[in-house]
Amino acid sequence: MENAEVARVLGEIADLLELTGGNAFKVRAYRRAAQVIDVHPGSISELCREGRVAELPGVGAHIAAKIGELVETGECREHARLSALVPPGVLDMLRLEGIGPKTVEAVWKTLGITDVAALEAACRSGRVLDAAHVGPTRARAILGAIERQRGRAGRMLLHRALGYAAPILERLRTVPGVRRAEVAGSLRRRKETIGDLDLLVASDDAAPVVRAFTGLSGVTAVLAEGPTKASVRLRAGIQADLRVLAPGSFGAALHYFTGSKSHNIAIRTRAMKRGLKISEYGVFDRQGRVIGGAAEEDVFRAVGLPFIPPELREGMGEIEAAEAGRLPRLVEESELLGDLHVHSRASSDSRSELAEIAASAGTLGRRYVAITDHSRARPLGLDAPRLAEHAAAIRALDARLGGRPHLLAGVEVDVLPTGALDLPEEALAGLDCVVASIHSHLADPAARNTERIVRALRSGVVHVLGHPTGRQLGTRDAYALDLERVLDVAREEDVALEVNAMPERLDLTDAGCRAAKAAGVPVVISTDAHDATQLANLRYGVWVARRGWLEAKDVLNTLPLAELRRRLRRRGATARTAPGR
Ligand code: DGT
Ligand code: CA
Ligand code: CA
Ligand code: ZN
Repeated sequence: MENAEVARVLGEIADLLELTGGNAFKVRAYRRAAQVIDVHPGSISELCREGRVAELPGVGAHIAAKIGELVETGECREHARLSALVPPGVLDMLRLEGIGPKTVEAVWKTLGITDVAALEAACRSGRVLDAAHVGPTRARAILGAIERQRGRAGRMLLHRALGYAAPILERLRTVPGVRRAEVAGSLRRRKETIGDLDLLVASDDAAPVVRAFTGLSGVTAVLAEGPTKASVRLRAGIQADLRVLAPGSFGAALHYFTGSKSHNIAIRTRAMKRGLKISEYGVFDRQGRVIGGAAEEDVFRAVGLPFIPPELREGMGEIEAAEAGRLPRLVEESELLGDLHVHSRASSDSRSELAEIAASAGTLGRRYVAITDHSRARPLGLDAPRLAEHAAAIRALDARLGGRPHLLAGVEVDVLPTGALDLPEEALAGLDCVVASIHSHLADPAARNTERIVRALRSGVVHVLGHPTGRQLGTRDAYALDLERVLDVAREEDVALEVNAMPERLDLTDAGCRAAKAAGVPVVISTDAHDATQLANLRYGVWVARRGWLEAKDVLNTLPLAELRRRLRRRGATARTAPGR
């Protein structure tokens, strides 16, 4: 069973418990376990089989047993029992942004509203005002949340889509006659959200491939089926499209079905101008003879262009850049030497020991890791004396590790609503890496948010602005912000912007990366790991940076440690020499 599936069931148990007046501690425990499992880089099913699932943070013996039951039987009795108590549409209401169980319970139990459509109608007619806790402001907020959810509906986060695609590809590769099986579409372009899965297989014998595909255990409905293609609906609610091609057409098909549509149109127009035709079956000359198609390079060669990486194929200037020989040499995961935003058990929401983080980072080949735990404004965050103690512990371990890997003493300091930092500047000035982030009052207007961040950047002690726009994919939009102004100040103050690699953040966005590069502001790609295993999530951030046209030279944590330190130290120097400090 896929991680996303396990996480979904645990998350629903939390929702159901909450709606049926279950113990708040239990609700939180299920929700936290769901979050941890959702972003866990390895297979939960496997961890379960090895009897190690309780090693995950937030997974105690009780929840571990539920996961075991799920993985073994595909079902969970506790989930079924609770589901019988609540109409399914009521859970959808609970998932609306900013609407809690109290409100949902009130509209459900006093007005008999059991789905989002009825809730919307009741908000429009004003009937919803008859429920407890609901006034006109709340009613307007509910309508806004329904609209935003509608805008996001039907798309799945990249990491989940990859989690569903991987076992399907693995299965298809075992079908006799199959030479290759790959993802195409937005999944191959590594877009942050995915509408449906597009899968391509190279084989001379399509029938058994189609049969294996429609017969997959996760398939709940076969939507279409032909001799060389099929579309199915998966248990996860997402659609998957399969095409089987002769090996001689595979490259052309891979190009065609990778898209994007606007990239394809531009390529085909270019081909037509050269008297060629490009389709999913191959490249054809004026006489209709095949002149290529086995390899994707054939397509680009036919139109006189170098290979364009899938992440750039959005019709956003990549063809012009290729033509001019100015395609970026996109940053690769192997070029990232370290991670500059990692939590240890000094943050209440992590329980990894420093030694564990170091070991895990070493295994992943990282040369340095900055430990950046939360400051006071976060639950149980560090105050100045505890931060100093923690930094000393980090440095002591660093000395023992002898560079395998190097540990940097840092902090993730909260930017308060006023723009002041949550710790005194003296407490921050000596640290190797200060990440400043906003975690509260996200609904403020743009001018206010912008000035709040600008003030933090002007402090002279910040190295990195953490998850700069605050969005959480699928649940929370970015806060209003004048990014251009933030970038201008970041350049003046020599502050880097973070691409947060947590799968539901991916913030900065791809477009933000391009804007940063244009403004001459460096980027760092960090995991924000809340558990040592999450250090492996760096790849998601790398994909965002690649979609944002970034090269190694645009990303600070591709620098060797000595050079990185020199870059970061400049910051501290400014702080010490700035007037009035
Ligand atoms: P998604 O699924 O919404 O995340 O986005 P895509 O890009 O995966 O779109 P999808 O699944 O509709 O189609 C996959 C690729 O197939 C798309 O990127 C380009 C190609 N394609 C599909 N339909 C058309 C079409 O009507 N014209 C052209 N030129 N290409 C198409
Ligand atoms: Ca697709
Ligand atoms: Ca599709
Ligand atoms: Zn963090």
